[in-house]
This record gives sequence, C-alpha cells and structure tokens, in this order.
Amino acid sequence: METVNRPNEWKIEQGLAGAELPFLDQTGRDTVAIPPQKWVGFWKDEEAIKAFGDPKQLFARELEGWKGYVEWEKYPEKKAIAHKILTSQSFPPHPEYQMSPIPDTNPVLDGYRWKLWHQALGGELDSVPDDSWAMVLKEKHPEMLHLLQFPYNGEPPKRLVTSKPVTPNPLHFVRNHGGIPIIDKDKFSMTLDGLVADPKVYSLDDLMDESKFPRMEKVVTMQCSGTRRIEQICLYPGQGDELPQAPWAEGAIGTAKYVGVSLKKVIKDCGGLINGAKHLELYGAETYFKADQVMNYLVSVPWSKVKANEVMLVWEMNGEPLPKIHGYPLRVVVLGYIGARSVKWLYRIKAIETPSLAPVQSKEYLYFNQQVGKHNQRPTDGIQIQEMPVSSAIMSPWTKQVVIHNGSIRCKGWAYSGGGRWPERVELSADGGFSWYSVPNENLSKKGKWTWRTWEYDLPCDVEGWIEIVCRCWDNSLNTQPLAVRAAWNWGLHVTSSAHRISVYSINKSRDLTKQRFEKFDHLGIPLAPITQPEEFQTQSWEEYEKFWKEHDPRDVDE
Ligand SMILES: Nc1nc2c(c(=O)[nH]1)N[C@H]1C(S)=C(S)[C@@H](COP(=O)(O)O)O[C@H]1N2
Ligand SMILES: [Mo]
Repeated sequence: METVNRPNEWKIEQGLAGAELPFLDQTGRDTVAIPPQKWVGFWKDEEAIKAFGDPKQLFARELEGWKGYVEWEKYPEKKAIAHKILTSQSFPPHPEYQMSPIPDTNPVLDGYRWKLWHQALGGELDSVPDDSWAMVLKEKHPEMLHLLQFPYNGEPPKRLVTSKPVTPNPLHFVRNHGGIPIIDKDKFSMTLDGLVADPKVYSLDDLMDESKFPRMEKVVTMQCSGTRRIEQICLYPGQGDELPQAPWAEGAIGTAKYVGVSLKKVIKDCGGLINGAKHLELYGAETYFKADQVMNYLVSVPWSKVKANEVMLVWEMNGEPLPKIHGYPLRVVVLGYIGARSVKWLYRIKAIETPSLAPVQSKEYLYFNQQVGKHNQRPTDGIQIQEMPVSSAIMSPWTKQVVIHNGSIRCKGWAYSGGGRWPERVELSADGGFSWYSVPNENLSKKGKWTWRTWEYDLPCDVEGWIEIVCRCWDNSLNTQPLAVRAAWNWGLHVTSSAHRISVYSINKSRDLTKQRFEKFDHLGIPLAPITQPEEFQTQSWEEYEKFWKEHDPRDVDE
C-alpha cells in the first residue's frame, strides 16, 4: 500500500515544519482547519505607475554630493506619490525562516523585498542596494556573518565578537534599515531647527571647531535591542519590523572609542530650546520603507538625556573617520541607550515637544508583554525601549558543542548593562543554574560607565555528558538577569536579557575510564566526532562483566 500523506507529514505533525501547519478554528461547533496562505502572485499597474512621471525627477538626489539621499520629510506630496506607486503593485511575501529552517547561506537572507521596493521607485534609489553591498565588501571584515544582504545587517562570528575589549571597526556589527548614503564631507551640513531660539546649519568643520565646542571622547558599547533574538525565535517565533531583517545572535553588540561633541553644546549654540521643547528628533539620510510608505530614518531622544551630556555627535570611531557604513560623516551616539537611537548619516536635528511620532520611535522598538501579539497589540501597549537591562553571553564554547577537558571548561563571553550601569559580577553555572561560580575580577576587562566587560573563566566541571552552562551578570545596581528565555519572551522579540544558556557535552579526561577510552579510540583509529556515532568496540570484556556479577548481588532478588 502506498502512503497518501505528504512526504514530510511526520515532520509537520511533530511541529518541525511549523509554517505548514494549518490554523485550527474552534470557534464554531466543528473544528475547521485553515491552511497556510499561498502568495497569489505578482501584479503591477504599469499605466498608473507611468502616469506619475519620470522617477529620475520624482525621486531625485536631494543634494549634490549626497549619493543615495532622497529627502522625504520635507515633501509630503512626494511621499504620497511613492505610496501610490508602491500600492500599484504586489511584492512577494517575506521568506519564512522562523518556523522553517534558516537558509544555510551567507548572506543568510537576501532582502529581495527591500531591493524590489527600491527598484519600484527607481530614480536615486535604483543603485542603492548595489552600492550598499559594495560598501559592505569594502569596509567590513571578510569573516562577517551577513544576516541580511540588503538592508545590510551583519555580526562578527562568535570567536571574534569578544576577541578584543574594543571592537575593531571592520568587525563592529552593522544594523541598517535601508541603504548606505555616500556623502561627500565637503558638501556635508547638518541643520538644527524646530523649537530652538536660533536655528543653524553646521558644516563638519564648524562642529570640529574646538574654540566653539569642546571635544568629547568616550568608549561606548552599542547594543542592538535585537541582540540574542535567535534564542527567542527558537523558543517561540514572533514578529516585528526588525525581525524579517535580523535573527541576531550574540554579536549585535560592539565597543568603540568615539570622538565628537556633546549635542547639548550645539543646542546651546542655537540659543537653547524654546516653547516647551522636550525632545530632539534625529534624522538619518537613507530611505526607510514601511507598510508601503517611505520616510527617512527618524527617532528621538529626550532633552533630559541630552542635558546630561549623554548624546554625542560623532565623526571618529577608534581613531579613524567614521566608516561610511557606520554613518559617515556624522552620526549620533547615545550613551547607554539601544543602538536604534544612535542615528547614522545624521543631517537634521529638530527640537520638538513630544517623542517623535515617526514609526521607528512610536511603533517599533516596543517591549510588549507576553499576552500581547499579532491580533491584540497596540503601539501604546509596548514600552518604548531606551536603556537595555543587564545582559551577558557566552561566546565560547557553542551550544551543542562537545568539550574535552581536564575538569574545567574554558568559557569566554561578554557582559553589559545599559543606562550607565556596568557589570560588577559575572557568574557561570555548569549545572543549569543551581550553583554559580563568579568570574574572578582579574578575568574581566576594565570597568567603564558605558561599556561592556569581556571575560574568560575556567569553569569547574566534574561530570560528563550533556550539561547546561549558564551565564548571568550582576550590574552595579545589583540588577541581574531572568533565568529563562520564557520569562522575558515578547512578540517583538526584543531585549533577550535572560541568562544565556548553552548545552555542552562534557568529556572529562581527568577521569581514568574516560582517559583509557580515549586511548582506545586513538589506538583503533576511530574518529571522535560526531558524538552520536555508536562506538564500534566492546566497552567492557566478557571477563570483566562476569567478574563483576560474581562479586556483586544479582540484578533481581529471590524473595
Ligand atoms: N540612519 C540610521 N541610523 C541608524 C540605523 C539605521 O538603520 N539608519 N539603525 C540603528 C540601529 S537599530 C542600530 S542597532 C545602530 C547600529 O549601529 P552600527 O550599524 O553602527 O553598529 O544604528 C542605529 N542607527
Ligand atoms: Mo538596533
């Protein structure tokens, strides 16, 4: 008899191909299965699109020397035309990778939707995806793990994330929402306007003029709120604008020495805030697409943060001009806030009364509670994420790895806390979080108010077999991390701050039996890996076996 099921039916039943599971509608008397939707196909209203005019003129470069910059915020009519063009055609859906296998390619994801959106508008945006990728190849380390080709998102491999306490520029993670504007420094200017007494336009030389603005130099750790998201995905998938772009592991964090000026001083130079201004809206020059709308990258920071001299305008990263991919010629660095507020390719700052209504500020980077999801969430249900809580990660060994050791397992990683707090203690457990060893202070990199600490530790481990290594950090306010991913799981999959857990197979060679078995494997020329291969020899001779039972009570008792 031939089976009539789908070939992967067993996998589907086991939830190993979750995206193919039908929904079960149990609202009526009978349960109804709703199959997953298939994409209906591509359509395009060529006539309607053509009627809008020539894209080269409609979506032209805003300023000479600013390749890839189209201004949207000043021109609502232009935004409206772009919206109509985008709704005059259909685009293929996001690839499903949360409930089906993640592609084994590098770049992991291609970003075809974003590429098609740029092509659909054309004009200045046409070459943006290609320019972006060319810049990645030029500026980033050849070993970067590219999560998304366009908009470019990439993190260094675990081995290189914490190889130095200050991250070399080519290895610093990158998180982009759009293309990389290529801006000529001599043509560059930044406008400060809105609710300030005396709006001004600054060149880079103006900002670098030390007689006007004192230099500010800070070593700062930047962390994306999506860092370690893959752990939340592996537990339960979620959704959010960030998500189709970046299934981040532990590498979306990096540390650099930044040079620039305090935004507070520049606002003072504009005569200060007026008329109840309380927030600063920051404008990034690239084009961001969201729900068939186009916009520049806008977020805001509160004046209280600026007033504390914790918002920098930066042109230098680790002794070099800011790399193009990191915001050249000028970016914001907000100390102790999530990366999203540190706007790259900054061209305008506007003083406003309320936090920005732009989607990145008002509708994204929200921390929902667990009961809020696709069908019931509202932006006001989420906490806007600013400071990251205390967190940590094990960068070596890796989960599912087999470690051969002499009684202790060498572990490496990072620890960080947002908001100007810093790691005071890092603890490791080899038994799933029951008992904890604290990493000696000398094994942690130097403390800094705004920086992570990298660490290394030989974690005592006597047992063999699968163990769970857990890492947690205590910051200087004695905050620590929730112990399970579930405790902090949220629909937007942000802020994975739970203790980092990895499964490791421990082989303790300081034990005699293990040492002898090793010698036997070696003698017989049997490869060690993978651990799942059954050994091809008797682990005990019959003589030994019989001798044991002669000397011990039998398995079963008579009475
Ligand atoms: N203009 C602009 N600024 C931006 C972004 C962006 O997409 N566009 N991404 C933000 C996010 S979400 C993060 S985490 C940081 C990452 O900075 P990096 O790419 O220099 O590491 O930049 C922030 N600034
Ligand atoms: Mo981010």
